[in-house]
Amino acid sequence: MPVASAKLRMSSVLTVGIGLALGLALCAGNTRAQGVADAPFRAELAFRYAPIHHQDVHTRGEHSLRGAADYITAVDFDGDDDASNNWDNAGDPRFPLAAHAYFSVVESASHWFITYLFFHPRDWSSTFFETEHENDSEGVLLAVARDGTRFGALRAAVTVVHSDFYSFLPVGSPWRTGRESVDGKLSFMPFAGELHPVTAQQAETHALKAWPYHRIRRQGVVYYPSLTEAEVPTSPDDRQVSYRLRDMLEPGGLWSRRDNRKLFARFGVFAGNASSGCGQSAIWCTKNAARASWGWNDHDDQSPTGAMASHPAALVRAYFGAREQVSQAYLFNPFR
Ligand SMILES: [Ca+2]
Ligand SMILES: [Ca+2]
Ligand SMILES: [Ca+2]
Ligand SMILES: [Ca+2]
Repeated sequence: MPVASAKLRMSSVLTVGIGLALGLALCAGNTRAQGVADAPFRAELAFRYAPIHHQDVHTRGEHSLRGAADYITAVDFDGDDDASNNWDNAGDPRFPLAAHAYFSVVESASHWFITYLFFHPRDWSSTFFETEHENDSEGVLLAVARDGTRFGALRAAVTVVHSDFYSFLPVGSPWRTGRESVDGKLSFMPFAGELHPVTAQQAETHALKAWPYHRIRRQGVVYYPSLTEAEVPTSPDDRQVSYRLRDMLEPGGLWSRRDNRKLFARFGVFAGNASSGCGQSAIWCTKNAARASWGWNDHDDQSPTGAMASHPAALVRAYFGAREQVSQAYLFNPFR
């Protein structure tokens, strides 16, 4: 009996030991489950850092749609995947411009790279000496250090101003100027219990920078993130509008439609033409001019087209001097 009881005790110790090991393994499993291959966590992370977004609005000009041409919306706001009727349909009261933004999250061993894409059906001009084009897509890349907390720590932002990128740092970031000079400070505002970065787009051509490097001058819309609500501004001066975050990488999402030639004339380039007067009150209308995030490019940096999506770790390593390791080993990156 004593032998048996000793065996029993032994097996209890073993059971506890195996239990502990299993528990640790499960904990490790949980840590992995919080990687961004997990779509619900991707959405949570994107919401956590989603910008409070200021959109300057111009109401004058033949192509302004009395301000609505500066509203952010979905790529398929008109209910189809044809991007070459978006200029035309933007003025159609059947298709209200409900606020959307697209996001993607890429994960390396050390960082998350979150991209937000803001889409407008028109890049337009109120003056003659400019070009116009159908569809417009500008955005921002955020680099977040995976520091062991649930949502990590935001280190830097790179924004898209047509074919130039601008870089911004939050106060206190251990990152510094690298090969590219830092263009300013990233500001934050409280929303939904957290501090969110604040970004801003110009009217008409929709260049995007950290606020207040662009800002609302007279009339404008202030957009706040939501995972469910896509509101239409009640006026060109509506300062409280919810935009709905859409995951580019979800099944049926924007990335999965990258080879749809109605939507994209070629890889990363939205299809657009000169129908319905695009360019008529300006110098001309540029065809196939807007790019999705996997087609964004700074024309005179040393990073290739699409690096924000396919190789964001390399892009931020080139742009910034980071006083921490920025791993280029991707654990989740469907753009590669
Ligand atoms: Ca369309
Ligand atoms: Ca068109
Ligand atoms: Ca633009
Ligand atoms: Ca480049």
